[in-house]
Amino acid sequence: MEIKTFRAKTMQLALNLVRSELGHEATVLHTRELNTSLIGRVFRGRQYEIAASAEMTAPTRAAQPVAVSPAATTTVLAEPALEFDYRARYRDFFQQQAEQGGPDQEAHDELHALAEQLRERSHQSPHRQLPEAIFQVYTDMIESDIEENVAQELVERLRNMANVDNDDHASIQSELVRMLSDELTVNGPIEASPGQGRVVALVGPTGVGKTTTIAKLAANYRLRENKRVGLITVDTYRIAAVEQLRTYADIIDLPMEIVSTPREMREAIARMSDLDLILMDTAGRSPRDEVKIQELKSMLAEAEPDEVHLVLSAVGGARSLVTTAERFATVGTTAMLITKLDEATALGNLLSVTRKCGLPISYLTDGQNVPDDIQVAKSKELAQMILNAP
Ligand SMILES: Nc1nc2c(ncn2[C@@H]2O[C@H](COP(=O)(O)OP(=O)(O)OP(=O)(O)O)[C@@H](O)[C@H]2O)c(=O)[nH]1
Ligand SMILES: [Mg+2]
Repeated sequence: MEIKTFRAKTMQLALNLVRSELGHEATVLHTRELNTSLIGRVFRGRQYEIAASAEMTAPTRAAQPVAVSPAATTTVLAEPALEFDYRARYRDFFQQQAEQGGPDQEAHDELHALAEQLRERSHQSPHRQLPEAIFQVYTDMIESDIEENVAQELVERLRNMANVDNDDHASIQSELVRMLSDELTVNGPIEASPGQGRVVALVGPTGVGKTTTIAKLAANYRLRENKRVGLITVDTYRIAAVEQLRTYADIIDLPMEIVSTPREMREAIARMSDLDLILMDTAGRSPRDEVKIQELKSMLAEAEPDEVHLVLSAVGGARSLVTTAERFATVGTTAMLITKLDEATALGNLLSVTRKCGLPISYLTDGQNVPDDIQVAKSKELAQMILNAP
């Protein structure tokens, strides 16, 4: 069953959206009010959400479509546990109508009919259309910015699992964490073998935190693991960029090379080849600038890096992260490094980019502090973060 969610400022508007997109015979599966806190209402206003499907369920006596207004027929299915939830929502709705100058009679009748139908169905329905706990997990995923089609697929898989109790939220959530952990592959930490001169380049869009992350990695490998680390910067477009890396190199006491031609790149790599780890900083590139990306590719080809980490900010939307990952794939990316987790409000976008690009995640960064705000990505923790799960 394809489930869609609709949000609007009033329940009535949300119902209208359901009808206009899914037709008059839509099956309403669940409703809820968002922004229930006072602060949420003040800043974001009231918002109602309806989950619905265009598909009719197998007809039973209780599931017969019921005319809820002269113009519309809606079949509503609900679990018994939802009955009170709905009633609270409707109470709110009526109160809101009263605040706005008196109830709209048609809306009032429609909602009343819906509530009545839910009450009846809660006692009669033999269906377990969308158990409350599963629905909760579904809406949690939507709240976490997991794309709707992905959330639906995961819900279907959960519902078909024999070992999952569909009514137990904790058990569903832990199964979901397990499922996502399997998908979210990781490949950190970087192996810095003595004298091997392992070359690791960081590439990505502008301002995502490449240079800061290089400094965090360098400081950790040098100061905490006592490795011999060298820095190379290919970001010679801005004086400030070179100075930024040089400052870190001076503080951590590391050799640093600045290269601006393929020849200089070969020479710099040769000079540092007996170190344990060579970290390479590159200039930020717009994913849309194909010429600059090709330039980066040619430069990296000279360095023959062992690893190329694509640095992505967790703040980016799913679609933009996927496009960025696709565009940078041409330079030979081997992993994704996710920054600015501290600034992101939801992390479902990471699931989209992992699914579409298939690259493992190496590190996560969650702040500006060098060298502390970085950790090796771990699948289970990442899944828990995405789902906001314990
Ligand atoms: N909140 C937060 N800020 C970060 C994080 N990582 C980096 N920053 C900040 O992001 C800004 C840009 O960081 P840079 O390291 O200069 O980014 P860059 O990718 O090297 O930028 P360009 O070289 O211009 O492409 C700086 O203010 C950093 O302090 C992080 O994990 N969280
Ligand atoms: Mg930089």
